[in-house]
Amino acid sequence: MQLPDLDLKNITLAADGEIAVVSLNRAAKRNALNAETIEELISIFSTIPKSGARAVVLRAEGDHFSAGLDLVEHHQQQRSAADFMHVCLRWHEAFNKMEYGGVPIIAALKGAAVGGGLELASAAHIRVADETSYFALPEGQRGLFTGGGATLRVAEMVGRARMTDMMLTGRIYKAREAMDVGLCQYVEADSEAKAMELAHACASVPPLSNFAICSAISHSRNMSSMDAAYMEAFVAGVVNTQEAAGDRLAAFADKSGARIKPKD
Ligand code: 1HE
Repeated sequence: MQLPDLDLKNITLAADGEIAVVSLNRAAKRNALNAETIEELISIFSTIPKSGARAVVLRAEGDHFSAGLDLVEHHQQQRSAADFMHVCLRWHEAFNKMEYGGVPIIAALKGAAVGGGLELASAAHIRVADETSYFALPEGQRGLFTGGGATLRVAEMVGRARMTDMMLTGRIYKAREAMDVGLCQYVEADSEAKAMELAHACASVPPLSNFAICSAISHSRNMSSMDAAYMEAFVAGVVNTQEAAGDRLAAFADKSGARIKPKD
């Protein structure tokens, strides 16, 4: 893996074997997402797919994953509607690079994943919470609206009715309840350790399979059912005939390959 040498102020990027570790590093501001951080996310996730990284762990310094939009910057800049529309387009650029980039991203959550922080977490492919984690969309309470893709990704995870309730009433979902409604897939004592374990599992999957899983599933939502089915067949045609699958299929056929059974 050859991680890019980027000029980063709010995020750190490190290698752990074949895993890229992306750390939000603005704990004093509860990892609030200012414009500069969003640009750094774009730079990182534009280059990660070409770096040879087999998976990414997205984590945060401090007690909170992210407090969302930098409300102070937003307040101080007195943005026009057009200004903020352009801010949102940069958020979409960053989060689309993550979701469609073809490299599995596992978010290790703790404390607040609220507003734009939840939007960031939603762009990861797997979300692991710990017991301190909580999720909310306080936009309505702040006189705001989501601008980083929550109307797509959060609504898809929890359904429109729950998302509307979160935005209207400021409802907070704590970790266990959040898992029940689909905001995260795991709740663990140590979300970072679990995220790293999952990243290693993802890294053992052939890169072409990971590319398909971490792009085609998302692309399918932008298509008609017929187009999505065609795309699925096309992708499977390429992935399921890859050389890397040959040994795995041979191992199953000669009975040396793992059987898919729950552990006792
Ligand atoms: C911030 C931000 C922020 C903290 N923007 N500076 N998001 C929210 O509505 C959540 C806002 N944040 C909070 O509710 C709380 O900060 C927390 C519950 C996350 C953490 O509480 P706490 O007591 O640990 O920290 P704090 O004292 O509130 O904040 C510590 C510092 O972080 C303080 O700065 P300081 O210079 O005075 O020390 C805070 O100002 C700063 N800080 N959160 C800016 N969000 C694309 S549209 C998306 C729309 C949204 O995301 S709306 C949801 C916004």
